[in-house]
Formats: sequence, structure tokens, C-alpha cells
Amino acid sequence: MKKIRTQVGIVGAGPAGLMLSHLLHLQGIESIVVENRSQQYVQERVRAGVLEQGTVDLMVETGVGERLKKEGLVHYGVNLRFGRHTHRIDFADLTGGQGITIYAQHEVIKDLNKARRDAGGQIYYEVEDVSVHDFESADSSVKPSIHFRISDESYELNCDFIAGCDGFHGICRPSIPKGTLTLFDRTYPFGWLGILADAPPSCDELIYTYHERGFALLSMRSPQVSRLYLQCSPDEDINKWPDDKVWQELHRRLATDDGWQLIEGPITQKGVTGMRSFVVEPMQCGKLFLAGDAAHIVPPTGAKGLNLALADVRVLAHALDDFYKSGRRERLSQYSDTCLRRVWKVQRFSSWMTTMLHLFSADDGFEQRRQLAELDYVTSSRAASQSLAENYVGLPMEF
Ligand code: RFL
Ligand code: PHB
Repeated sequence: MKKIRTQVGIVGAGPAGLMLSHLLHLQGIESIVVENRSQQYVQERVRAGVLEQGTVDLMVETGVGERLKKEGLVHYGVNLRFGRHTHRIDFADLTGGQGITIYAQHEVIKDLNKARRDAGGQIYYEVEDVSVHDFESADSSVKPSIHFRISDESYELNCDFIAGCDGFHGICRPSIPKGTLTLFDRTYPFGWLGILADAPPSCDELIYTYHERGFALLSMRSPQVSRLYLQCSPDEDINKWPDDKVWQELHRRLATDDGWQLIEGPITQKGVTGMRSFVVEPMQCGKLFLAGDAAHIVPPTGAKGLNLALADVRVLAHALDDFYKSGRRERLSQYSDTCLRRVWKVQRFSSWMTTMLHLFSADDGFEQRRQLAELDYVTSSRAASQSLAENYVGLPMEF
């Protein structure tokens, strides 16, 4: 077995793993990232699109925000549409000038990858049989390791700490001994059918729509590319959704009385995503720290998953910095508690948005009227609008 060594071994080259490696580098801490997919696959995977103000600030402050500043679309509000009317939530007014930026997750990945490559960072793509070892003890004389294979060569990566940034289906969380973790889980009786279309966005800002046929969302990636979602069944067969049926359903759910028009264009990508809320507690075990989707999943209605993943690694990078600079372990031992305070607030917001905007049962008149009353309240009370706005642009970083 070929032995290599670093200070922090990172499993997963998604946004959490790459940002952690980047932040550690800026602090003078070495890391190696191992990723089981190819670089191309990771860089092309279509996912999130909304960056909170704090995420944008983090990227800009750490020198990876140049393209984001040029190409990102800054929005100072979102629209809630119901009863064929549109109600704008004005973020700038309600949050003291804050906004969100539309910039695709795979662009964030490209920027982070480039920064790591330019700095000579080590990222091993297409590794196989990844496993994590000897991390359970807090005793610093016992060193954890990550084992993996590249083609026919087996590697043992020895390190001081392991960061499990390997997403919901990764191997880090399941490697933690049984009984150590408590899982909190909720699934929803629907999913999202998402499309990318070569069509200019039909609105300058996002439109979250409540409709008796189900939720619809209009988002975008650029002035030429629209991203749209429809509530569907969690196991929806995508083959039953030819392009014209997707457009027809979008037209129905997004229709208004004010002459607004949905602009169509060729669909370039189509997929179904399930929805869940999930949290694991604690987010650490000895010298293994879970971050991002490995530790928690939020339903996408709040546009929070990527932002939360980056908030975790920001906390972890600070805690590791403290340890390497002064030997202090307090922040490392508080890692999970610090992250979970934000995680649960974001879970609350994401499940609230999801519950307010989706159709749960077509014949539950009470629930539908309750949802409409909630939307009416949120869009007519300044206090309620402000609560939505401050959560959407992102709660302040406490650490
Ligand atoms: P990722 O992105 O899943 O990255 C984990 C990486 O680990 C790799 N991996 C392994 N590597 C080595 N060995 C193994 N055994 C491994 N197992 C897995 C994987 O290949 C992968 O590269 O997790 P990370 O870094 O925690 O980032 C989380 C975000 O990707 C996720 O929360 C967001 O995409 C969620 N999300 C959204 N978040 C937002 O903030 N705003 C949004 O607008 C938003 N929209 C979305 C979304 C997610 C969606 N889907 C498809 C789930 C919209 C959608 C449709
Ligand atoms: C997206 O553009 O992909 C997007 C926007 C807002 C969400 C979820 C996804 O809440």
C-alpha cells in the first residue's frame, strides 16, 4: 500500500470539500481531497443556483469571487405567486440592502477547483473503495487514515483529522459506530421535476408559485437560460414528461391575470429530485467531522443546501486554524454544536417554505385554505415578510 500524509484528509470534492481545502490552504494548513467521481462529472452536475449574501462574501473575501462578481445575477427580491397574482418580497428594503446572487453550483465548483489547482492543491479524482479508519479516539497519538484505490494502486492517506464532505450517500457518516449518532428524518410526499431551457427568464427575479395543481418555481441561470421546477410525485417517471407536456403544465400553474407571459425555449436538461429533511447529531466523532449534505439535507424550497454546506466548512476551518495555531481544541469540540444551531434554523425555514407552497392533498380544503391564509399573511404583514427575507438572504454567520 502506498502511504501518503497530510494534515486534513477530505472525502468529497463537492462545494463543502473544495471550499474547506481552499480555506485551509489560506490558513497554511495542508489537505488532500479524494473524490470518487471524475472532475468533469462534478463540474457538470446541475444543482443549486442561489447564493446567500454570506456565501458571496465568503467567496469574494477568499479570492474566488471574481467570476461570480462578473457573471452572477444579483437579486434584491423574490416573488410569491398565488391566486393568479404576484407579490414581491423586497429583500433590500426588509434586510437593510441585502440580496442573493444567482450563480450555478457547478460554476462555484469550477472556481474552487481552479483556485486549488493554481495553488498546487492535491485533489484525487476517480478514486475507488474509499474507507476511513482510526478516527474514533480523541487521543492525538492515534492517527486516522483514509484508504482508497486508484486503478491498481492502493493508498493509505494518514492525517490528523478527516473531513467527511461526501454528501448524503457518502461513506463517512455510515462509518461512524452504531449508537453514536441520532438521525432526524422527514420525507415529503412529492418531488421536483426540474428543467433547464435555452430561454430568457420570463421574470427578472424568482417566482415561487402556489397552485391547486401543485407548486411551480421559475428560476434562472443566466440572461439566456431558464431553470424551472414543477412539483411532481417523488417517483415520477421522467419519460412520461415530453417537453410540450412540461411547458403546458408550467403555463397552467404560473398563469396570472396581468398579462404576464412564460417564455419557452428548447429544454436541454430534465430530471426528478426527491425531497427530504435530514439531520445527524452530533456532526462529529473523534477526529472525523461531517460537513454539508453528509450531515444534513434540506428540501430545496429554501435554496439553502449549498449555503449551509459552506457555512459548516467555514466553522470547521476556523476550528482547525485554532488547533494548528495554538493547540486549542475547544472550537473543534464545539464544531457540531456551533453548526447545528444554524442547521436547525435553516431546517425550520426550509420546511416552512416547503409546507407553505406545496400541495399535500388535492382534497384537503382546510389545508389549502390555511396555506392561502399563510401566503396572504406573509405578503401583507411587514413583520412576516421580513422574517422570510432575512432567512432567505441568509442568517448572519455567528462564528
Ligand atoms: P455534494 O455536492 O453532494 O458533494 C459530495 C461529493 O462527495 C463525493 N462522494 C465521494 N467521494 C469519495 N468517496 C466516496 N465514497 C464518495 N461518496 C460521495 C460525491 O461524488 C460529491 O462530489 O455535497 P456538499 O459538498 O455537502 O454540497 C451540498 C450541495 O451540493 C447541496 O446541498 C445543494 O446542491 C442543494 N441544492 C441547493 N442548495 C442551495 O444552496 N441553493 C439551491 O438553490 C439549491 N438547489 C439543490 C438545489 C439540490 C438539488 N438536487 C439535485 C439535490 C436544487 C436541486 C435540484
Ligand atoms: C435553482 O435555481 O435551481 C433553485 C432556485 C431556488 C430554489 C431551488 C433551486 O429554492
